[in-house]
Amino acid sequence: MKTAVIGLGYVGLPLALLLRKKGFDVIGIDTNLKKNELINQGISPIKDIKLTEKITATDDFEKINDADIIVVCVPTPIKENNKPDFNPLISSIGSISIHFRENALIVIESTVSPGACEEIVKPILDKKNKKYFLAHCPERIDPGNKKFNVENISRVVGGLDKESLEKAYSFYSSIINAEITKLSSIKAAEATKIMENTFRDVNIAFVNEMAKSFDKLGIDILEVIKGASTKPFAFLPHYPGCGVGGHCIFCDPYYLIDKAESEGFNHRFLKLAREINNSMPEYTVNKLLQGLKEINKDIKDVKISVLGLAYKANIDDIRESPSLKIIEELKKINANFIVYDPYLLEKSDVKDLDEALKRDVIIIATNHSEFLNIYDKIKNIKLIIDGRNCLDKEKIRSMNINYKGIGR
Ligand code: SAJ
Repeated sequence: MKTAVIGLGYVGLPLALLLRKKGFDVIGIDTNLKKNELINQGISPIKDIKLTEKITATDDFEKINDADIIVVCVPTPIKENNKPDFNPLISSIGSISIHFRENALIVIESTVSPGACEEIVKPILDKKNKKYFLAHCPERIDPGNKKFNVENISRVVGGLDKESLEKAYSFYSSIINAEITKLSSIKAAEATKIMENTFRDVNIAFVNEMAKSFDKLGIDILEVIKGASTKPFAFLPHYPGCGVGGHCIFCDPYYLIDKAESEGFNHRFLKLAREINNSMPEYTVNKLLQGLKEINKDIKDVKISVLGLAYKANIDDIRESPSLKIIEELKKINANFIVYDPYLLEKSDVKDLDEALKRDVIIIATNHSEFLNIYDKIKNIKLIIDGRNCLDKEKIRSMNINYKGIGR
């Protein structure tokens, strides 16, 4: 079978590699020429994805004209006003519609709002009066996850019609060693992914609000989450922090909020959860100001180091990272700070952790493994703001360093 993967990022590149590994003929399509050049040279454009197979990457959509299966893995971000940005999807479907082969199966993996495949994708494809099959199989990649990868993560699939569903089901069953669940409609598949990620966003917002409350009550939220986790059922731990970044959890809820609004329903709870999570970077900087007051220092008296730019541990992805919002807040109060991230040295002000720790105050914004054992390098530090609650509070306090976590 000949396949084409549209969009060679965190989702599309692992899928293209898997298809090659399974013996499919694969053409990778991406509009980013630099990325294509790297891939064609056998160099991975994404640090935590190894190029295990030879992939051909091009920006020429004509190359999909003999593909039996076309999988769309383009970004579905949000705009400044938190509205869905369907442009990458619309432009890729527009190009596909010109070149796709009669009877091709087109699968959308990008996260979209319920109804988008029928209301946005289908009309574009219909314009060309060529027969096609359309399905939605939402991606479930967890960047940086060493245990779960594209080959072993179970999936759901929905089809525009029975035949589309069956074709997509047998395709994914042939490449993935995990359960593939057929849903009754393409809309159910779209809604499944949105529910998964919205579930995560509201649960993170829940613990973030609890952290703010426990800060007032003098309770260590990590200990309480650990305590609650001893309940063998009906509790699923999430962890407070300096914010929610990334290209999934941060924006997927807005796709549902927007769609529901257009149908007359107001998602008050989902909006509140987004508000709470979006408030955490500022909350973290407020903890800094509280900590400075406790050590009788003013913001202008101290040199600060922000450790971590990536939106989550041990990857180099900076999209919607809370670190960026912390940096904005620090600029607003004219703080004297530098940033350091071992996965993003090109965006760092210093080249290694030792340099980054020659400061008075550190703010942990990302819990990269490299930051977890800094105890023998912090004796001159006066204040630590642990935005990911990843350090040993008691150990730091025993070194006469003021420690403030999020909810501890
Ligand atoms: N975060 C918290 N507290 C938590 C968990 C995460 O503050 O308890 C923050 C992280 O620091 C990060 C953001 O939320 O800034 C998102 O973290 P994430 O672990 O959800 O990572 P993502 O955005 O890469 O989410 C992906 C998603 N995968 C897909 O959308 C296919 C998500 O569905 C997964 O649940 C998630 O990975 C995962 O479980 O790691």
